[in-house]
Parts: sequence; structure tokens; C-alpha cells
Amino acid sequence: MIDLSQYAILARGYDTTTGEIKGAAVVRRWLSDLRGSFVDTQAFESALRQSDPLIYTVSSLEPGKGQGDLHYGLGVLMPGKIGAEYYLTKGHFHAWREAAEVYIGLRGTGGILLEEQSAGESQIVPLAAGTIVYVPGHTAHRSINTGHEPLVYIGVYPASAGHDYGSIAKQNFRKVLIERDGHPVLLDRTDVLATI
Ligand code: PAN
Ligand code: ZN
Repeated sequence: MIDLSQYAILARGYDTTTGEIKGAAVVRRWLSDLRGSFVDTQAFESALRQSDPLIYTVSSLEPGKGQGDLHYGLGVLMPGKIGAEYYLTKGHFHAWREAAEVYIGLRGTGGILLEEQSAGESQIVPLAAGTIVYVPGHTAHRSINTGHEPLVYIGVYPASAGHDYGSIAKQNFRKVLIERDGHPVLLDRTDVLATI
């Protein structure tokens, strides 16, 4: 029998402006934490010389660590660009590669860049207020804000998923989402690098 009293608070209030979930641990990522994530390293370094803004926060809750448990987090990703590339999260594979995730868009406009590990397929899937995105296992995922207000979403994933940032830190995503003529376009990283 499950002892419901062990889950001190079953319902949590959350704030889509501050990114706060009551009682949740908060991770804050500043621009300086994202060295190596953006395609245009010169634009990155010059932006960082100006200031080191907060790019995103994630408030996470881990109610249990059992096989069937779920963890979830509220992400708030600010609007902005480095060079022509929109603000983004670091992105990761789940350490347990089979682990999938559901993203629920609450506010703002953007996308999730998905990259399948072995087939090498990349796709940008719209993530915005009123959309739900399913991230399959074996797929790297990165949130990107293409709008003018914070992109706010909840991600729910198996407790045993774990986060593998190392693979992305080593080779990054193959595609980049950049602004061209006021619109987002998904391009090969190597092609964009050749034009910088
Ligand atoms: C999300 C992410 C969140 C921040 O909750 O953790 O969008 O991105 P990074 O973890 O890549 O910095 C998720 O996918 N959790 O598994
Ligand atoms: Zn994830």
C-alpha cells in the first residue's frame, strides 16, 4: 500500500513568470554556462563581454526514486539571440537512453530540436502555449525560444532517466535554428559555420 502522507504536498502551485514550483530545486543557467552551445563563438564571446544574462531556469521535483516514479520540471527560457541563433537550452540525451519525455507548453513560442542518436535524423517540433510534444527515447532534445516572451513548459520523464550532457557538449546538435529574414530556419551546423 502506498503511504500518501510521504508525498508531503501532492499538488504544487507553479508560477509561469518566475519559473517557481513551490518546494522545487531551481537550476539557473546564465549565458556563461552556455559556452560551446551556440554556433557563433565570436558573437557569444562579445555578448558575454557586455553582460551575463540569465538564459533559463529549471525547477525540478523528484517525488520518488522507484522504477515507476516520475520526475518533472518547469522550464522558463528567455527570449533572445546570440548572433542569429535563438536562445536555447544545453540539451541532453537521457542517460537511460530508453527514457522518453512529455513536454507541455504553457507560455510563449518556440520549438524542441530532436535528434535521433543512430539514424541521425533531426527535427524541430513546435513547442508553444497549447502544444504537447512527445520526445521519444534515444533522442537528444533542446528547447529553443523563437518568440519575444519567455518560453515556459513542463517536462515529465521517468525517475530513472538521468541526464547525459557529455555527448552534446562533445559534438553538439547537428542542426542550428537561426533567424533569417525574421523567420526561424533549421540549418546544418557545418553550413552555418562556413558562413561565419
Ligand atoms: C527538461 C530540461 C530543461 C533544461 O526539463 O532539463 O529543458 O534543459 P537542459 O537540461 O538540457 O539544460 C528535460 O528535458 N528534462 O529531462
Ligand atoms: Zn530530458
